[in-house]
Amino acid sequence: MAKEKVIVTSALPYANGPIHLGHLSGAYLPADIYVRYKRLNGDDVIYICGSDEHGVPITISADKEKVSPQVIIDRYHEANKKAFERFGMSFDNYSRTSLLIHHETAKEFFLEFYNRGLFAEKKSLQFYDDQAKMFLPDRYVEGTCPKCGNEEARSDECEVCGSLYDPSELKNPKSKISGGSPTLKETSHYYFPLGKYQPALEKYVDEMNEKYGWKDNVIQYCRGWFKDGLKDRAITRDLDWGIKVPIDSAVGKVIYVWFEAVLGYISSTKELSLLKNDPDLWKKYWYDPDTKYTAFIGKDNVVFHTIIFPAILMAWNQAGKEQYCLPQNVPANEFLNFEGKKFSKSRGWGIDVDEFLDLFEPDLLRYALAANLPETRDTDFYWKEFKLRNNSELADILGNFINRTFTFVFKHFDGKVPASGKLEKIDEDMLKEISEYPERISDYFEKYKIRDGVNEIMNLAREGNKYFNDSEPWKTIKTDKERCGKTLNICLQAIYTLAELYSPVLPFSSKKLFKMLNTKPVEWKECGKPHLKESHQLNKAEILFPKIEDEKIESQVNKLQNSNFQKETEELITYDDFMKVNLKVAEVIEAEMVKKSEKLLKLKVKIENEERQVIAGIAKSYTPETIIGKKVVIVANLKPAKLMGLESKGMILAVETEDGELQILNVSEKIKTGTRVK
Ligand code: B3M
Ligand code: ZN
Repeated sequence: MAKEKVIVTSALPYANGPIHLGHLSGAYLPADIYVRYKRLNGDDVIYICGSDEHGVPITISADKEKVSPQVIIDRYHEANKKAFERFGMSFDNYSRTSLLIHHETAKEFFLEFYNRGLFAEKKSLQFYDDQAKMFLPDRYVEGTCPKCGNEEARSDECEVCGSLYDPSELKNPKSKISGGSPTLKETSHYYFPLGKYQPALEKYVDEMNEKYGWKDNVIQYCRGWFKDGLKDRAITRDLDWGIKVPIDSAVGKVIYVWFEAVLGYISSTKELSLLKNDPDLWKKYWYDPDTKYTAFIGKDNVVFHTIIFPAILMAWNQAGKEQYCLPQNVPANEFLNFEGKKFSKSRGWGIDVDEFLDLFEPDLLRYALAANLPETRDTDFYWKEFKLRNNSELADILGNFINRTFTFVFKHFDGKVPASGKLEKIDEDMLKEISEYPERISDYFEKYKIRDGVNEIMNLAREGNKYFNDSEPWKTIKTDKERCGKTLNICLQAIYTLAELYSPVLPFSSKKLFKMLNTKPVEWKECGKPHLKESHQLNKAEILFPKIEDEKIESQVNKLQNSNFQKETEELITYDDFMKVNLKVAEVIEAEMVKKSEKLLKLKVKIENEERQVIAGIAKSYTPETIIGKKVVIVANLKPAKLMGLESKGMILAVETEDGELQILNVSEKIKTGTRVK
C-alpha cells in the first residue's frame, strides 16, 4: 500500500487532575498502539496531544484548592506529561492550550468567522453573583428542581428527573462561589450557526462512514443529534479564565472552551513545527484535505469531534483559502470502569498512572488494558484479571516460548542461530503461519480493532509453543541435532516476528527482546519473513515477564475493600426485590460435556413435572457422572440465554472457592424439586 500521510490526535485531557487508567484505555493507549504500528508500517505519521487548560473544570479545581487556575494547570500539565512518558506514550508533541501560539490560533479562527459575519449575537438571561461580581456558569449554580424538588439541581437541568428548564424556573438558586442567591441578569453571546451546517455535516458523516467504516456507537450518536436537529451554539462565555474574545466590545468574555480546545490539535502541531525548526511543517499535514486524520477520544467527546470541530473546519474551508483536512475517523471508546464501578477521583476509587507504575512495569499495564479495551462496550479493570493476564499470558505463553527457545539455543548451540536445514511439512506450515501474521494484525489495526489485534498476536506465541512441543527438540537434540537446530531456527524467527508485532503494544519489552535477538525491527509487512541468519550471535536472555505474586495483588484488593466508598455503595435491596428472583430446587437428570468447550456442561434438570436444559460452566469441577442425580438450586426465572449456540434456561447456584473450584450449593435429597428457596 502507498505510504499515507497521517495525523493522529488523542483528546487533550484537562490539566485539573492526574491521568488514570480509564483515560488511558479511552483515548491514549489505542492511539499509541495505532501510531507505533503506522510508523513501523512506514507511514508518515504525526501524533499530537497536549493539555486542555481552560474551561470550568479547571476553575472548579482551582476554587476547591483555593489557588489560582494557573497553579492547577502548571501542576497537572507537568505531572500528566511525565506520567504519559512513563507509560510509553509516543506523542510527537505534547503541548498546552495556555501557550500564546494556541491563543493566537483560536483568535484567528474566531476573527475570521466574526469578520465574515458568521456569528449571530443573541441576548439571554444568566445567573449573576453580586458578591463575587461575576456571571455564573451552569455548574456554579445549584438550586431546587422545579419539577421534582431535587435540591441539588443545576441551573438549567436536573440530573435526577432529567428535565430541562429555563434558569428562571430554578427555585432557591445558590451560587457555589459565594453561597449567596444569584440574580438573573441579561448578557449577550456569539453563536456559531451549527444548524446551517447540518446538511453538510450529515453528508460528511455518511461519506466518512461509508469509506472508512465508523464505529456503530459513533454513528448512532451522530444520527441522534441530526434527528433532533443541530442548534446554534453559544461560543463565548462570561468568565475570566480562558482565551479573551478578541473584540473590544466583548468585555469579560472568553471563547467557549470547546471551540478553542479542538483547535489545540492544530496549534500543538504548529508548536511541533517550531521545535523542529521547520515552521511550515504543520501545513504539510493540516492543509492537505487528503491527510488521513484520526481523532481518538472517549465516548463523552463524540459531538465535539464529529460535529463541532468538522463544522469549524468546514467554515474555514468555505473561504476558499487553505483547505484543512477533517477527521476521517473518530474511533471513540466506551468507558473503562474500575473493579465494577466508575473511576472517581473525589471518592478515591481507581488508580492513577503514576501510582500504578510505582508498582508494576508499564508494559504489563499496557498489555492488560490493550487486551480489554472498551471498544464496543464498557469494560472493567480488575486486579485479579490483571494478574491473570500477566501470569498466564505474558509469562506462561509468550515469556515461556521465548525462554525455552533461548535456553535451548544457548545450551546446545552456543547462543548462535542454528541452520534452518531441510524443512519438513510441520516446519513449512509454521513458517507460513508466521508469515501471515503481520498482514492479519495490520488488518485489525487499520480498522481500529486494536483489542482484537492485540489478542491475536498472542496466538502466534501459542502456535510457537505448540510447534516447539510437537517438534520435541529435547528428543531430537539426542538423535538428530540438525533437525533440532532447524526447530530452534524457526522458533527464533517466530520470536523475531513477535518482537516486532508486539512493539506497538509492549514497546519496552520489545526493545529488550530485539536486544536479546541482537537485531532491529524491519518494515512491518516484512517482519513475518525469516530474518535471522545462520550463526547470528544472540545475546543472553533475560526474564521479560516475571510472575506477579498473589500478595502484591491482594494488598491492592484489600485496600479497596476497606475503602469507605466500597462500603457506601453496597446497595441494599428490599425483600420484594429479593423475591423477584425465583430460586427453586431442581434435580439434575442428564449431563454431558458441551463439544469444543472445556468449561461447559449441558444439563437436563427436573423441576416438578417440568424438564429444562441448562448450560452450566462447571465442567472443570464436575464430570457428567458426578453431577447426575444431584439436587441443586436454580434461578428459575432467568431470561433464557444461548451459550455456544445452546439454549440455557436458568442458572445453577454455586460458590467459587479460593483455588477457583466451583462448588454447587447442596440441597438435601429429601427436598422435593420445585420447592422455592427463600
Ligand atoms: N478536555 C475533555 C476531557 O478531558 C476535554 C477534551 C478536549 S479534546 C479537544 O474529557
Ligand atoms: Zn428534577
